[in-house]
Amino acid sequence: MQDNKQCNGCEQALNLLLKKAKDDKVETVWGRALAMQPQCGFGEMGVCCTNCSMGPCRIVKISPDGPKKGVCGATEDTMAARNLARSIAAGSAAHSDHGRDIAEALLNFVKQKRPIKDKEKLKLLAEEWGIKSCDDDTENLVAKVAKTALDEFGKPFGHLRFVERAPKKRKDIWESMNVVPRAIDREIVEVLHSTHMGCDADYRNIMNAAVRAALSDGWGGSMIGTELSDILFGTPAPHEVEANLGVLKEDSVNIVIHGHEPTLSEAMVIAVNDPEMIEMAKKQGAESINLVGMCCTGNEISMRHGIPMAGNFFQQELAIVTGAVEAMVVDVQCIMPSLSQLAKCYHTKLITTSCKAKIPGAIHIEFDEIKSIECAKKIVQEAVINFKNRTGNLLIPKEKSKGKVGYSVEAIIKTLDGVTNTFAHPSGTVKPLVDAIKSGVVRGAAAIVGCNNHRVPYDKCHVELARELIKNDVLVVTTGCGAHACIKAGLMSDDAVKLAGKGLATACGLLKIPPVLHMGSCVDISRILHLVSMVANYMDVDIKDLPIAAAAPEWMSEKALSIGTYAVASGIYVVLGVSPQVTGSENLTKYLTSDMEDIYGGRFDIEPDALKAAGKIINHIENKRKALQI
Ligand code: MSK
Repeated sequence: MQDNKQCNGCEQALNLLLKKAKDDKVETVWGRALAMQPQCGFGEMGVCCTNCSMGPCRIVKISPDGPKKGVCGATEDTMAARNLARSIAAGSAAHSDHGRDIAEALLNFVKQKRPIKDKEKLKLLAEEWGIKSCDDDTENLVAKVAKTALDEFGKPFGHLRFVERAPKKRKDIWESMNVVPRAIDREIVEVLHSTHMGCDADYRNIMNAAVRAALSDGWGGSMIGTELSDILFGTPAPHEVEANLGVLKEDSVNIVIHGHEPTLSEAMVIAVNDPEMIEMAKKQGAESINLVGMCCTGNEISMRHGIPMAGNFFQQELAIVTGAVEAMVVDVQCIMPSLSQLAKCYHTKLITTSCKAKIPGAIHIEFDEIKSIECAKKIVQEAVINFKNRTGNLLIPKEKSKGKVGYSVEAIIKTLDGVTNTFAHPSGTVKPLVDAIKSGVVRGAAAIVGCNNHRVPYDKCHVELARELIKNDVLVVTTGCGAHACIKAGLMSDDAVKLAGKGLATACGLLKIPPVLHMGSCVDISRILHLVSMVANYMDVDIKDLPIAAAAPEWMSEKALSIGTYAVASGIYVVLGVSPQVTGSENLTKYLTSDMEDIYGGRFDIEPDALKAAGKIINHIENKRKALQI
């Protein structure tokens, strides 16, 4: 267990709410983590196997007499690799199913004759995928793109279309390793099959299947999720938003929308602005309706609508502890089941909306894509009529910050290229970015992504790492809960250039961008893959040759494992702040932290200390610069 110390005024707000939780006698993630100590050593090292009913089996490393094989004979390498591969497949499944839902939503838009937001992006994607349609028949084109995207999940032949975005040298490596992802569902199923009892026992071969499943996430499911969300709801462009729990309002009906898929949150944005809903809220004695976003839903609606970002993964319970939340509305992923019990201690209604994520004790209002606005209004009504049930036990922290969000690939190119009227075609226009890196003004770029985890100091790892990197002229891009940490710490405001090194500060000042760029939610890490591919293609090198790196300092989810794996297999050096559960197998640990570099040019590194992690990343970037002779 680590202390809760983090950055700036955020720490004060956090401690205030933790004290209130204690006074209110309600538990939070921190208390449960403490009660869980010591955590299972076998599980922690990845050497516990429950894949068949002859188990559970575990490998005892510390005692010479303990079992060194499972009942079936599985070694520590087999067990740890199987466990890791299954987690990666689950992460890939979560992201990719999100992507599928968005593709289905796109098809539903056609059926309902609803307009899409970004026709330009639709045309570019159709062109990229070789889909032809008459210029004036947008509906037809939308349907063809949506169906083509859905085919990516189960097509029997060929490989994923977005693989073609990768540099040739990268594709050659994937081909030589036989890890080119074929169809998204197939790769996930294959991991589950090959890790079934009595199937694949070779940790290297298990990892090959896991890499293919991860690549089918980054270059498949996630990329489909991102690209089609932009087409449906608009490609993000930079603007300022507020962040932290101080965005809750004492005089308004507060609705926190939490989870991942933008279909629900987009409908909620429309519903809360409906005059009939606002009038209803006023009749209940509220000033208005205040919609705020949490976790990746927070990222999605902040970057398209400027909706405030209430907080990240570890703030979901604290939002309810404020006593000011009328409804916490959730869809899928990263929703703590504890919310249900917690909501009952206050007046908050927990509303689940997906058949894939029900929680006992919550109100379930199934989100129907065809009747999206009707559903959203029903949810808003539940919140509004709950306003009168507020007790006096209210504590909204004052702390909130401001920062810029919405740096999609198109927005970054537009900003760097100085294009003013329209989004640039996202090919061949990364020259200004390449020039800035080549000249050394910007030494390189690093992505800081991922979750919160009680094993490391909350938010502090994200923030310290980002600060150290920008101080050393490394441009930072961020997504997910890392993005929430950075905006709360003020690193996404124009003022943050004061914290940047001379070169980066000059570049940011000229372009009027913060030194930490918000690129969206977890699935939007595919934006980062797209951008680095464009840069590599422009420079005629592989992704592994670029002065770039990635870090997930506080990761905890299976999705993060999938992301880390597709990043490494794409040639990127990835520093994790928390070790994956693999250390019981020396061979697998070496495979992840060393052998993968020989194969893919990227590797995992484990470094819980943010400053040391920054040092490693800077070192890696400088070595890449030397190799490129820039
Ligand atoms: S929400 S996966 S806690 S980043 Fe995407 Fe945050 Fe991690 Fe969930």
